[in-house]
Amino acid sequence: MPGPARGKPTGVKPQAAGVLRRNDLESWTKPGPSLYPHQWSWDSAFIALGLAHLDNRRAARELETLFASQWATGKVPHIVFNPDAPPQSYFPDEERWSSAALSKDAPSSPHTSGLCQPPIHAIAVLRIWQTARGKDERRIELARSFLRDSYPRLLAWHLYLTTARDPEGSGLVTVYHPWESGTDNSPRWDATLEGIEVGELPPYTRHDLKHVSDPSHRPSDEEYDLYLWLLELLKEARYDEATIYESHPFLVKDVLFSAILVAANEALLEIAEAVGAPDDERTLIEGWVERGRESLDERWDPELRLCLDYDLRAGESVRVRTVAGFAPLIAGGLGEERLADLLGTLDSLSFCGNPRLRWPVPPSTSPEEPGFHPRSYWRGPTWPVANWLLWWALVRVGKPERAEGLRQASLEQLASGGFAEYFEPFTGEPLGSPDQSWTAAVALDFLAAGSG
Ligand code: 9WN
Repeated sequence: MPGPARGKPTGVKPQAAGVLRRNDLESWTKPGPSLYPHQWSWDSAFIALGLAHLDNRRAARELETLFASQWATGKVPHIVFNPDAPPQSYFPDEERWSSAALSKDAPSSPHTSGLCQPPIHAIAVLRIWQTARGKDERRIELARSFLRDSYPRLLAWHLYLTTARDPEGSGLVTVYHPWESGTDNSPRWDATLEGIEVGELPPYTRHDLKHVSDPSHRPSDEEYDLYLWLLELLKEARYDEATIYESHPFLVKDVLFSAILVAANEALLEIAEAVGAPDDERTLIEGWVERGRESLDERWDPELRLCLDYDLRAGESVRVRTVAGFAPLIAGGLGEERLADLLGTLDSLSFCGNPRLRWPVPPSTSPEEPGFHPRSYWRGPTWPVANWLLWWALVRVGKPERAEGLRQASLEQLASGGFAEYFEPFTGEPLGSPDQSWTAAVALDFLAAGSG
């Protein structure tokens, strides 16, 4: 294990608050200053979680803005386009998605993408409620009213995920595109993408490479062609779930997404309790939690001691060691043996115990994997949001000491490297977008946990 980092987490709070302030567009927050000029779904949920410690009302507003663009199906789109973004700043843009023109379920103003991202939202709503309690009556009342407004939207969102995205009733969510997983170019998707042939693709220009110092930080052009091709296929299906299910070549049961849904359903149950939701709705949500945990258990690989995604088209598990494999930790409700196995894997040479790591935080892909790359996005770099997810999971499963180790290591990384989008795992070099909002947001939540 590397020695402790020199940097002390002093000054992290004002710096993190500064990042969120600079990326703030009043009712929502840009994920990054220039690379990401629109509102992203799970970024906003993490941002709200951090903002809850600074300004409860503003945190609530972040999610209200996002949910104002919820589709009629209940889907929360992965991008809500900013009509004031500089031209040619991000691709694919709203025109390429054409969501409102193709689907009657999509809102037309502002425009949105046609995909979704992991459902952190209920967890963030609950955090806003938790941080408001103990404050003055007016703030508590505002937070209560936010909770009441949020509950039906969250319920519709989770209902969408448990039905349209799981027509088999398997308990696991199907993703249609690597962008939905939030871990875009992870080797989790390599085998599925390898089997897909890119057809006639309308021409396009990438804008993302203008915003990073080195193109190796971002997905390759070949990967972009595949992403854009999948997008064309979704458009051909007019974003209709049943048609997609019939014809789409990328249908994968994503264990990380599914585990986050289980945890979000637990948060939703607490919200249901607080707003006095009807019993049948609470029973429904309890059923989702139970089914989700059972199905994650079925995806367990005893040899790798990790949970694996399942490619529906190929009919096989995706045997790659990435942070997604810790999904059962996030879903919780584990027996002693499974928990011990997961902790063993976390601290093994494959992840946090790797002696080359600059900080003992999990690389997005195990350095022992052939698809590992230390600088390329989700192929190896460490991501502070992934650290947060595992830290939060460890607290929830009753491992406060292990959680504290991860929290400290993550804060040391941020104190030394700033609020980068991701970090080279061996050198600690900050990569991707600087001043990334969700990195600052999780820092604030880490710090709040430290101050009790
Ligand atoms: C595509 C905004 C988003 C995150 C994702 C991350 C990255 C977009 C991209 O940035 O994805 O959605 O252009 O690479 O992978 O998790 O939500 O920060």
